[in-house]
Amino acid sequence: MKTTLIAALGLAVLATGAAHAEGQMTHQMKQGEMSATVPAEARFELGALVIENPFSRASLPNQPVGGGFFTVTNTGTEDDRLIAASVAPEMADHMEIHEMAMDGQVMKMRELADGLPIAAGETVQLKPGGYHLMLMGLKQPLVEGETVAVTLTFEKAGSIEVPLAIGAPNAKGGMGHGSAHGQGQMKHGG
Ligand SMILES: [Cu+2]
Repeated sequence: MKTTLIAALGLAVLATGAAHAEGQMTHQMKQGEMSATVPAEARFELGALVIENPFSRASLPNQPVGGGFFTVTNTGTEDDRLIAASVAPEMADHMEIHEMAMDGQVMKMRELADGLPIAAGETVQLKPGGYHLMLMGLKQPLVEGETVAVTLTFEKAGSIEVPLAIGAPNAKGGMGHGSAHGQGQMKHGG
């Protein structure tokens, strides 16, 4: 299985505002808005699949599990399925593929025993509050600014190792785009 790895580092061209260099600059830097440790956009191709922006969240002390999130698009004509994820044994016991579902009034997660279908032509998002990977039995903390390599295995496309960029404990993804107010809590569904 041939794996093409494209790390689109999204090198933002810094447009230097020379035109208004005379004016007094008012810097309104919001603390924590732009973290130099947040990795830029990442894109990986595996057969017909395009995997974008894999990320995780820094773990809190004694947190037993960690999340894994990414966007995957099936550009092919054949349905595929995420069937497994794995991580180095020194990082966690094992990984599972989870979904979130309402159980009465309570949002609960459960393992997708048959994996996560990635239908032809579809984009599936693994994100906080939705489908996600879960590192079970964390053996060391997930540290913001670092990455953790996970191997994703798809039924048809095969396997690929991608680095999960570890963001803040409340990271929502889409990091590196400077979205200012991405701190909203999960909305409570009806
Ligand atoms: Cu979970």
